[in-house]
Amino acid sequence: MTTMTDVTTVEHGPQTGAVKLTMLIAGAVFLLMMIFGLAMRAAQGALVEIEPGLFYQLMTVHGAGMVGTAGLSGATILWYFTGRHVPLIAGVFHAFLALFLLGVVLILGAIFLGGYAGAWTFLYPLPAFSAGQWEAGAAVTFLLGYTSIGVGFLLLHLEVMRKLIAAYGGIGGAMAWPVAFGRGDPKDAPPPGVVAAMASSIFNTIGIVIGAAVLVASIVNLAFPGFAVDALLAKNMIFFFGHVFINAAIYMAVIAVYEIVPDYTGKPWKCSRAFALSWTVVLFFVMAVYPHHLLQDVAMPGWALAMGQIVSYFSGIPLIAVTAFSLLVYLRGANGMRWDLATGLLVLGVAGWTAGSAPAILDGMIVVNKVMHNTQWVPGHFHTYLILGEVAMAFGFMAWLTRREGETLRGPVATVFWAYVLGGAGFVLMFLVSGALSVPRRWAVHLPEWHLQAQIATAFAALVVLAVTAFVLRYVARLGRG
Ligand code: HEM
Ligand SMILES: [Cu+2]
Repeated sequence: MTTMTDVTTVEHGPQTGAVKLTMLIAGAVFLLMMIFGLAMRAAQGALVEIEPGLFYQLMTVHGAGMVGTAGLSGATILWYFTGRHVPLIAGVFHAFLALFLLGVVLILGAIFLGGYAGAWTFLYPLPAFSAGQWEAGAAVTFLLGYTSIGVGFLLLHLEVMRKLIAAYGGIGGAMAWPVAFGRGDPKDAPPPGVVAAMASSIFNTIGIVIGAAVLVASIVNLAFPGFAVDALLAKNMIFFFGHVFINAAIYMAVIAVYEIVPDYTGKPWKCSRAFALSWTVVLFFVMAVYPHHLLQDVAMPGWALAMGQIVSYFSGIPLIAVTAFSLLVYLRGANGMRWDLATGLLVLGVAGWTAGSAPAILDGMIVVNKVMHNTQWVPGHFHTYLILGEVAMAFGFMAWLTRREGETLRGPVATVFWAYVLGGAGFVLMFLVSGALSVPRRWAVHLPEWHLQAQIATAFAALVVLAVTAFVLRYVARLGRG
C-alpha cells in the first residue's frame, strides 16, 4: 500500500522487490562464504593444500563476509517487518544496500587484490603489521569498506527508530515500558516485532558509532603511523562493536519468527509483561557483556572482567525468555502449526540460537576461558548460533517470501532441510570436540593428530553446502516464476 509518493509500507509496495533482491544477494554470499569455509576446514584436515597466506585471506573474507551478510539479512528482516507497522522511506533502504555493496567491493579488493589478511576483527595494530603480506593501502581500503557498510546501517536504523518513536510515543512506548514497568495493558502494547526492532536498532546504533570511532582512529594510524592509539582501548572498542553487531544480526532476524509464525497458527502473538521486560534487559545486557572477549587481557581492570562473567551467567535468562521460552509458550497456546520449509527453518533458528548460547556462557566464565579461549571451542559456539540460528532464520524468511499456500515439509524439501540440520549439527559438534581437545583456532596448518576431526567436519560442511545450494536454487527458481 503506497501512502505517499516516496513513503511506502513494504508489504505490497515496491520495497518487496528490493527486499527479495537483497535476500538473494545474502543467500548467494552465504553460499560462497560457506564454500570458502569448506576449503579452510579441508585444508586443516590436510585434504587440500592451501598456502597459509591464502588461508588467512580466506579466513578474513569468510569472517567479514559472514558477519556482514548476517547483518545484511538481519537488517533486511527488521526493515521488512517494521514496514508492516510504520511507513518507511524506500530510498533509505536503497542507500543502505548501495553502501553495503560498495563496502563489499572495497573489502574484496583489499583482500584479493591488496592481500589484506588481518582477520575481520582488524585488531589494532595488526592492520599496520603485515610482515610484508599487504601494504597499508590495502588495510585502509578494508577499513573504508567497513565504514561504508556502517554508514548504511546507521541510516537504516535511524529511519526505523525515528518512525517507531513517532508512532509509539517515544522510546519507552516502542519498548513497551508501560507494560514492563507500569500498569500498561498488554492489549495496547506494540507488537513483539516492534519491541525487537526498537531494542536491536538502539544497541546496533551504539555499537556502530563506537566501531566507526575506532575505524577512523585505525585509518589515521595507517596513514600517519606517528598517530598511536591506546591498544587496550582500541581492543575494547573493536570487541564492543563486533560483539554487539553480530548479536544484533541475530536479534533482528528473530523478528521474522515473531511476525511469520502467527500466519501459520492463526493466533496473534502478543507482547506480554515478561516479554517486554526481557527485551529491556537484553538491551542492556547485550552491551554490558562484551568484556567476555577480553578475559585474557591481564591489563583489563578486574571489575570489568567480573562484570563480563556475571552478566554472561545471567544473560542466558532474558535470551531464552525472548526466544525458546516465548516461542514454546506461544505454540502451546496455539491450535497446532503448519510446518513448511519456512516454519521449519525459523523454529530451527530459535532452537539453534538457544543451544549455541550454552557453550558461549561456559566460555564466558573466566576459569573456562583461560583454557578454552584460543581453541576451536570458540568457532564451535558461534557457528552453532550462526549456522543453526541466524542463517537458518534468514533462509526461513526467504522460504516464506517465496511460499506457496498449503505446502508442507515433506518430500525432497524435507530431505534438504534435514541434511542442513544434520550437516550443521555435525559440523559445529566437531569444532566443539576439537576445542575440548585443545586444538587451537585460526591455525592454517594442523598437526596430524588433529586431521581426523577436521576431515569429519569437512564431510558435514559439504552436506551444509549442498543443502544451502538447494535453498538458494529453490529461491531463485521461485522468484523467476514470480
Ligand atoms: C558450511 C559452513 C561453514 C564452514 C565450513 C565454516 C568454516 C570455518 C572455518 C574452518 C573457520 C576457521 C576456524 C579456525 O579458527 O580454525 C571459520 C571461522 C569463522 N566463521 Fe565459519 N564456516 C561456516 C559457516 C559460517 C557462518 C554461517 C558464519 C556466520 C554467519 C561463519 C562465521 C565465521 C567467523 C566469524 C569465523 C572467524 C574468523 C576468524 O577467526 O577471524 N561461518 N569458519
Ligand atoms: Cu560476545
